[in-house]
Amino acid sequence: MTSRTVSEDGRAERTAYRICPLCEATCNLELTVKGDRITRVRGDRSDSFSRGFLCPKGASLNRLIEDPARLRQPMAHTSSGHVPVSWAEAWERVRSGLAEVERRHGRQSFGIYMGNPNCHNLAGLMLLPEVGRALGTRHHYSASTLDQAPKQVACGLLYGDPFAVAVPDIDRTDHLLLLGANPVVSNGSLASAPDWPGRLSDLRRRGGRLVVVDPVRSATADLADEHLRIRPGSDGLLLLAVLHVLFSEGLVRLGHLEGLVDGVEDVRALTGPFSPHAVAGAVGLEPEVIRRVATELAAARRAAVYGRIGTTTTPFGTATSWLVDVVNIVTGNLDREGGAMFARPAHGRVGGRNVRREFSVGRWRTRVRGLPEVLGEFPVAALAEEIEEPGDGQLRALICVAGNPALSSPDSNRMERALASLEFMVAVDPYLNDTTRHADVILPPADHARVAHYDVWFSTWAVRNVARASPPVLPLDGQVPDEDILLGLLAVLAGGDAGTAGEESVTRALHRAAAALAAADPTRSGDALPVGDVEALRRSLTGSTVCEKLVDIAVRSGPYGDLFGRRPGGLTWAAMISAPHGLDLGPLQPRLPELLLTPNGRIDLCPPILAGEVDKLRGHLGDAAATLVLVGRRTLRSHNSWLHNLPTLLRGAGRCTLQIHPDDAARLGVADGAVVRVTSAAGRIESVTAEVTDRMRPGVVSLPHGWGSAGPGTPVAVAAGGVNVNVLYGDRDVDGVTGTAVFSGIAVEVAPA
Ligand SMILES: Nc1nc2c(c(=O)[nH]1)N[C@H]1C(S)=C(S)[C@@H](COP(=O)(O)OP(=O)(O)OC[C@H]3O[C@@H](n4cnc5c(=O)[nH]c(N)nc54)[C@H](O)[C@@H]3O)O[C@H]1N2
Ligand SMILES: Nc1nc2c(c(=O)[nH]1)N[C@H]1C(S)=C(S)[C@@H](COP(=O)(O)OP(=O)(O)OC[C@H]3O[C@@H](n4cnc5c(=O)[nH]c(N)nc54)[C@H](O)[C@@H]3O)O[C@H]1N2
Ligand code: SF4
Ligand SMILES: [Mo]
Repeated sequence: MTSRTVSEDGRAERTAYRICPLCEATCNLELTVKGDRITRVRGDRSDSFSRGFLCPKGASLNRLIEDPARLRQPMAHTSSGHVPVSWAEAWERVRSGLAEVERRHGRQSFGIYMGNPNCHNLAGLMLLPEVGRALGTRHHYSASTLDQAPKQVACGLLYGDPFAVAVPDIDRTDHLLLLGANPVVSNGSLASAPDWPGRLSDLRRRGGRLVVVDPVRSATADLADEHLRIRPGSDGLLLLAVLHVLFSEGLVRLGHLEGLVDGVEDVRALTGPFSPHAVAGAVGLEPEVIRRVATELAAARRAAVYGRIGTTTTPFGTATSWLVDVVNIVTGNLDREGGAMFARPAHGRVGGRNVRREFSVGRWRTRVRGLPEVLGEFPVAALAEEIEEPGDGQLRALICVAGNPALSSPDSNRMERALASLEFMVAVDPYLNDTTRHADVILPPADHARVAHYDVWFSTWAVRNVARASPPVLPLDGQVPDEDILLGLLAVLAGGDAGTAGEESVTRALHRAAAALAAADPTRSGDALPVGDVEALRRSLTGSTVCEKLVDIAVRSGPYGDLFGRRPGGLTWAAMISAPHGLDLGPLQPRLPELLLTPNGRIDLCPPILAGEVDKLRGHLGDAAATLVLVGRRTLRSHNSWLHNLPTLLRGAGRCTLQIHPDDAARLGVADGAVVRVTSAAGRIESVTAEVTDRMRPGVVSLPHGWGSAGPGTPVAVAAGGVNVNVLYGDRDVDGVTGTAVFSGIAVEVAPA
């Protein structure tokens, strides 16, 4: 697995492999390790999935690990600011801080925010559900409602499982219609595929067609056969018109899905008012172009529609996400080779849930605004008001794990104020930043090289079936992994002592997982899994940490698993980590109807809550591109709010710029490189540099998010600078079904500063 050589200076050098934890592409990295340092990072050319691909962020993983600004010790907030303290003292402060808030306000005043890196982190994936349960509160928030929740809810409604998200089969499709995504820069999302640029180029080389719908001529649009500069926020109308054409021209073909889908006629009826002519003004595309988008989809032998952040973080995010799947279904492209397909990951289903039941949102509602529960959480757009508004159930103590809501959430000025007003806050984070500076205690986790990895979510949403896990590359060396911190929190929440690293929590977590499996599917656990005897259970599992063992349970009982010895040669955690280049499980295979968890085992194409959204969309047919509107973007060398500290990623000029079309710039008297002021209904950015570029659709400007670490006590500020775009987005602008924040298409004014 590792080869050893002796380098010129006489020190042993070895090679190790580690799946990159920085984005959803999940590239395997080949690391050269000398002593306790990673001296070189390359793409693993032998990896079954990523075939040597890596991007500048992955290439910087060793610098991230060695970043001098990384916290090496817990920090406690004192009258002289944040000071390093021992782990024992930090835990004592966490215990007493939470106990005091509980004494005053009860458990319902506790809340948790879970940031994006948790889905790239085994401890976050496996243990946060436990922490959530232990909190005894409904105040659960995560970056999902700043991101993909609308897609998951749409899939929950259609397929009964919110993790059943179909991915475009990009390696085999003949036609890809891509909306609101820029995978050449983002490396893809809700569709894990290392090397999107290469895979999209291959698609075109084999004669396939790529159509990109984006108000901006993005790097992905540069690769496309056709780029359609849509008006922001109108993708739902475009897809309704596409469906209108498919229905009215007799192009609907369910094919192999015939007999499995209800509600097709209801959808047909809904699309009636949305002819290409009717939507053209609001969408900003010619009726003939819209009609052609539809007929080309219908004519393609194998086609897939894929929508991402530009379709989810919009006022009709859930409806738009649903319409993407509706088009895939009525063209017969869902669940077939070259269409939109479901992966079959090694761990089976996320969370192990296998029972058919009604999927819904809004099972409970937020206290202040009545926003709906979504996937067991509340929308982040409600977090600040739930902290600020007095009354029963006011959120007074926050646990923030791997999140930076001060920069990532809408109306971030208000979020800052809210965080500052908390009675107690503990952050699990390696940085002192805009969010963690409000924490009474910061618990910094061990770096990525020192913990094992397995992608639960991203193997569920991969464009190929793969089983890959990485063991730790370096010893812990005194660092405390996320796993131990979360187990410590579990212990504290149970009234125990975190210093024991939550032995009881370990036991509980393992026991719960094994018992859930035995209850859900005894045929897969059998007598081989000693559910009742936790010590025996621990011994019988491969992997050394509790999270590794939890993955072992899932993988061994999964579709390729060894069924705890009853299927010799089947997958285990141990088998996965002895394959450093990953195990290829082949191209995606059809999964319907087995995948469906709806009560009747069928697909209801027209869930009432989404039909209601279409009614509301009718009111937007008259929308026109009168004002200047703002959209977001990502850049290759940055990642949300937290990689701005690495000199290797700070090369290249002006990445936090306001991009504006030359016509708008001329009209507003803004020259390229000039400093401008940007104002919205929610807030103002006093000065940001304008970048005049004809990549923009006229009437649309763009700013990236995650920048602007400027508060005192934020070392990130030293290197990053930039402005925080989220002062411009209001927390009242949300998707109608899920309360997910809107990060696209709001009206702004731009003027020379
Ligand atoms: N305007 C606008 N705003 C947006 C978006 C947009 O497109 N436009 N995008 C939204 C999206 S898609 C997302 S996902 C959110 C992200 O929102 P968040 O998840 O709130 O923020 P991140 O910037 O990802 O910050 C992650 C934090 O986790 C810490 N961290 C990194 N790795 C680890 C680890 O292994 N363990 C622990 N414990 N901590 C770690 C980092 O130091 C950082 O503080 O932002 C959203 N905000
Ligand atoms: N380098 C880098 N990679 C990342 C990240 C990062 O910060 N940096 N973040 C990661 C995260 S958390 C996520 S969620 C993914 C997101 O991955 P993607 O969804 O690919 O995100 P973006 O690159 O922001 O691309 C969104 C595109 O949507 C367009 N757009 C905006 N509004 C609209 C609209 O109304 N309609 C249409 N059709 N298009 C619109 C924008 O112009 C932009 O080109 O990226 C991940 N990868
Ligand atoms: S594309 Fe994503 S997974 Fe691959 S090296 Fe870059 S950051 Fe890591
Ligand atoms: Mo995201």
